Amino acid sequence: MSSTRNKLIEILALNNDGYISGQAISDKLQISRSAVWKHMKELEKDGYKIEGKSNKGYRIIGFPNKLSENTITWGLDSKWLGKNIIHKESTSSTQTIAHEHARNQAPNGTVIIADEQTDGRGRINRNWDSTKEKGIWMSIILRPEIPAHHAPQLTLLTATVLADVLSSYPLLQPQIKWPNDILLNGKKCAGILTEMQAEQDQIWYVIIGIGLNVKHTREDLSEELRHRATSLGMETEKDWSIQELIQKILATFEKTYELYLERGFGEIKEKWEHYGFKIGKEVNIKTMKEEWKAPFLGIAEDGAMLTISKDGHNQRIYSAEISW
Ligand code: BT5
Repeated sequence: MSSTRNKLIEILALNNDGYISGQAISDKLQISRSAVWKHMKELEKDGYKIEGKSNKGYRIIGFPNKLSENTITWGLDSKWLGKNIIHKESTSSTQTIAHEHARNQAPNGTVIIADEQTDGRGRINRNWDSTKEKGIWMSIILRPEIPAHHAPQLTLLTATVLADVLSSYPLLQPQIKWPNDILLNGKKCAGILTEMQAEQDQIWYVIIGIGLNVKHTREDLSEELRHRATSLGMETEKDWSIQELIQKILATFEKTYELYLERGFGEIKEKWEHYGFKIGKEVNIKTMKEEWKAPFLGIAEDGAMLTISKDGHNQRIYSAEISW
């Protein structure tokens, strides 16, 4: 898309609660009034809905359904998160792109979003299935001034943000499975991957990767995932707007993250335990060394899972697979 058109969308989007005159636009873009009109017609062909009123000017009243930097920014209720958005139709992994941008000084709050990932990844290099235009595949670059050993708290924070956003829809009752899965009716609909660059307990940057299945039907999920994964669409039979969900996630993330920086982890921990799956119940714990059944007692300030060891003592677990 030509940069004049991008600038035009930006001008219209920034004025989204009022009209802007053709003259003001032509002054800003330094093009003639008839050129402005031609660009408007082109935007309409792309699915933008623009209202033109004599004496008042133009205003944008609808964006195309396709994701783009503009459609995500338009109506986004945040101060700094997502003000810098990079959108790709297809990419290997938004995490990889985010690392490149973070190394090149991308500002705090930069967000990378893709319609499709060809090499999406989970923890320990597991695969993350990221079908085109079916879900939210995004990475957030943060530069928090917190000790590096607190970084796992950001995964738990992100899980509470996703759970808060999903539970704001009456049909959904999300639960969080330690440490990073969001479940609907016991099936995984979202995962979080936190990666960081740090030195001597000082963080350079953190990248929070969020994968959320939105529009998948059963057939869109691989055979392997069908019995343990789900999507918002499959749970509700509703047609979800990916753009609206992204905006809700970013706005809620910003508020929650600011409160966390100001007041610490206490409230996040409480909220996490409110959504926590199988808290107080017996689960199967499998670590690198052993496997046993024990009650899931809650989480610690550092994100560890609290439980009872095989020989009956209080134990903190940092890495394990939980099943039931
Ligand atoms: C996660 O890992 O759950 C973290 C997923 C993070 C994905 C985001 S998308 C944007 C950003 N860019 C990336 O490349 N990644 C991040 P983990 O807990 O290791 O879970 C991985 C396991 O979940 C896989 O081994 C599968 O069993 C399952 N899985 C894979 N794709 C899935 C999907 N779309 N929905 C539900 N489960 C899935």
